[in-house]
Amino acid sequence: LLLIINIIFVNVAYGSEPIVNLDQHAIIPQPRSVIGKGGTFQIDNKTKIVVDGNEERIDYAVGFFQQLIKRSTGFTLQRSSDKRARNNVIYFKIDASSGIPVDGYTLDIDDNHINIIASTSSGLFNGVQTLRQIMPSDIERGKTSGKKKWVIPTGTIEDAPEYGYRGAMLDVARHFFSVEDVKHFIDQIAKYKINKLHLHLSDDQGWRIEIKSWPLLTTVGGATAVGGGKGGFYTQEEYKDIVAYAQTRFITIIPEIDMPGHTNSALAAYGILNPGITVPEDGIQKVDRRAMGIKDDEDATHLYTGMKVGFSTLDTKKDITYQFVEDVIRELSAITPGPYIHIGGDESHVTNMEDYIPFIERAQHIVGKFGKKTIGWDEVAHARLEPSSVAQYWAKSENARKAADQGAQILMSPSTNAYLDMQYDTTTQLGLHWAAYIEIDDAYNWEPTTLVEGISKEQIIGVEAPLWTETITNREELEYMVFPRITAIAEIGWTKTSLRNWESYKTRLIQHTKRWDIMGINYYKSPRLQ
Ligand code: TNX
Repeated sequence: LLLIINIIFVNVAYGSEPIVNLDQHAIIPQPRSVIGKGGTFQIDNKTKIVVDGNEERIDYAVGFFQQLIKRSTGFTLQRSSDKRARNNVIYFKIDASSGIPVDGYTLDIDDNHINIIASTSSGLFNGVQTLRQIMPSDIERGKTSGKKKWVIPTGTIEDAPEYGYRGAMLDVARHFFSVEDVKHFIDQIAKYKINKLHLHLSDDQGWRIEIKSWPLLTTVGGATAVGGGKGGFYTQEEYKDIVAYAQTRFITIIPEIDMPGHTNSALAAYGILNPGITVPEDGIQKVDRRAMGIKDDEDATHLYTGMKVGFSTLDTKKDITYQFVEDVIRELSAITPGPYIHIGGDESHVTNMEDYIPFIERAQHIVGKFGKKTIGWDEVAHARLEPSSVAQYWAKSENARKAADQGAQILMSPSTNAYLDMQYDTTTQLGLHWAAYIEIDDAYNWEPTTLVEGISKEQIIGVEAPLWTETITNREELEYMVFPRITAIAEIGWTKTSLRNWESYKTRLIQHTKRWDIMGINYYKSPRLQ
């Protein structure tokens, strides 16, 4: 009787999930090949881990798995050094000669062992994310369920991504998000094999990264946000902490300082950078410099808390402006291990084209001087781009073509499909709709290689979904706009076009929403999810 009660309890409390054959499993992004074998492997507290390979970051992948298991099963899986052990073993192997592409993996599940093989640690990590998705959904409950065995279907998955750049962007300038929020976001996107996080660190309404040689950028420029909130900024130590955390999830941070437009927060801090612009009436917030114990600055602008774009510019004619750009990029490069610095370049509506072009070229040169490559929004194509530079397509096809014709690579972020701040439909409370309403099928049904005429696959570095935050103020709102659409961009970036299919994606997505319910993720319950 006790046994029966126990079974009922476990089933009611934790839901009894039927064991689904591997090839019927809801994996997002869809892998290249999935073959089910019809059996099961069971993880229990005697399951051993064997690690074969000594790449620097291998422990991030294996350790991540061990933590995940510990959290939800209570098992502390022991490591064994017996590389030939095959009984109740999960075997992680780095094999550079395996021919498995970067970020790809092979996941082979048998009745008595699991093999995860990759040529890099990032591939192992991606294999772990897939394994996680085919485990019972209780693995996402975040606390120990009491189950003694965790059943996994047997079979083989061979997988690799279509694009090396699979990104999301978070605008921390319009509203500030804490280090904890950013780490939480990193965890969420890593589940879907996204490997770049672009942080939009400055805009008219706020400057969010400490620059030691220009301290007022944050003390003055970081003091507010859209709607007049208290703003905030990351110290360099906090930024490094985010970068290091992202590394453990195999995510590269790409910092953006938006220039020469979208710079009011800098102009409010340092009048010397201001060519004479004033702030729109709708969002003036005066700075009491005396109360802050700093010198008056006649030329500085007021802070801005509205939502207008395109009214600001740095003074592109002054030498001090380039000293500023160099100081900022030098300090940022020193704390950014990733290869890219994003210089913005969008919507500089009050910068003359004859000033804009040399500014972008000088900024690009400065980025190169500190050993980094430049990314800019598609308008940067007006300037002469270096072949190592990337233009981020968001609005104008001709800009993307201009950039590609110069040999630059294109990052695809079409505002009509990939923008996470666009409303789902006319009833959505959060977000904007200047580019489009983007329902979950619109977010899924687009193809990078046919989007812009004249741009071929080889010219495309990847895809990125930006979340602008004029209307987004907290984690719950962020999740509502991000889920489910982030999984669409993840699949577009990872899965071969021939394997992408709305009906299949929709069916898998429905399964994932059940996991989000368990994880407590807030998501948009689209009418199309039926
Ligand atoms: C346009 S997209 C912008 C951003 C806004 C966004 C709102 C782009 C490069 N610039 O400054 O936040 O629209 O959707």
